[in-house]
Amino acid sequence: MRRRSGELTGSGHERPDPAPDPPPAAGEEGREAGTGRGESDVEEPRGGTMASLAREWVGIQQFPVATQTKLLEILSKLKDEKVNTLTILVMGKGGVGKSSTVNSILGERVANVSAFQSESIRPIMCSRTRAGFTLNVIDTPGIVEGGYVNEQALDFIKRFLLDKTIDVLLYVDRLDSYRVDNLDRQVVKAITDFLGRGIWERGVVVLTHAQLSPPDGLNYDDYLAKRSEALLKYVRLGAGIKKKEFKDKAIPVTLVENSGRCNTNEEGEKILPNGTTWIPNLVQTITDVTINGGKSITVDQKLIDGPNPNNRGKFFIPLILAFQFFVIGRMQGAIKKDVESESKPLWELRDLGLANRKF
Ligand SMILES: Nc1nc2c(ncn2[C@@H]2O[C@H](COP(=O)(O)OP(=O)(O)OP(=O)(O)O)[C@@H](O)[C@H]2O)c(=O)[nH]1
Ligand SMILES: [Mg+2]
Repeated sequence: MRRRSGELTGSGHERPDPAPDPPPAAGEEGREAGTGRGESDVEEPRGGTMASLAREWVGIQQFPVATQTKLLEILSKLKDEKVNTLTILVMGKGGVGKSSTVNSILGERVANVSAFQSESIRPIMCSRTRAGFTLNVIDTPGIVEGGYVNEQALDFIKRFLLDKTIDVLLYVDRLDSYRVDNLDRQVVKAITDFLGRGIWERGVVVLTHAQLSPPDGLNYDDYLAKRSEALLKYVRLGAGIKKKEFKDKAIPVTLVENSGRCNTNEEGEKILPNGTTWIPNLVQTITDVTINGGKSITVDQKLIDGPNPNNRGKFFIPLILAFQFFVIGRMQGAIKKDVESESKPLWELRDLGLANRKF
């Protein structure tokens, strides 16, 4: 196993102790010892359909009553909007806390969490139902390792998503990473090249490791604002969205603390240093994006194949033909006329057979 590279170096932080995950859901113990992940109800690549694998969302009972009440309220609002199924795609760089976030949302250990670089590059989907509502969460492998976008991982993800409809994209990164660089841009570009710019109208930026003390005496909200601004700039650049358009359709940023050591309030709900109860807050943001965002994205073969290089520029062909016909045709006509009206020396007319025996 390789320890993840490039994390928190220079940030002044140590990688935290592996965060304890939520307890296993009923009936999941004993499967895949050591990984803490149930098998039978998790869709692996190209297996089964969403509906056939969905089972009762018992993990919700792991949350404190106050959180459960809020979550059920949010779900009923979705049902009022005639949304009965929600499919959430979780993507981002390696080791940022994607799988931990999936587990936190579901209140069950369904996805492998590892302090080390994952060996698996397979996405998984977990489906849960509650009061007629189906929640599908798709966990994907990190698409950046060792400084590059991992095309193979991306390929696995694409094939896994065939025929699935993505309602919300959670783009995960860490709150405690101070720097953004070209790699962030590349990851966003890779996602955009695949799913199209529209996916960002259904996007939420999720920042994990949110229980932190900001450096340099910054207060929490100022630090959060700075980190969000820096990351969102790279999201905009990577997605190729214009500044104004990006401002008008702001991508929400939400916070997550997956550690079992996350502080709690009097009601036992997990809270962040700024007082946010982050689980209901995340689910509320996901709901807002679902209701107010653009269209969901259905992944078909065309999206997977990407833009065909042979088709590139096809759009210009009629324009080029029209240009040839009108502009070049006219120019040729004018030149011909010019040539004809030009007074020519007799010897040239003789050569053209036009001299009428004048010599
Ligand atoms: N303290 C703290 N640790 C976290 C948090 N989220 C994840 N971790 C830890 O970070 C490490 C990586 O977490 P994962 O959930 O496996 O990250 P991932 O993005 O799924 O990783 P890959 O699938 O390999 O790309 C594990 O040791 C987690 O326990 C968090 O919010 N706070
Ligand atoms: Mg993972």
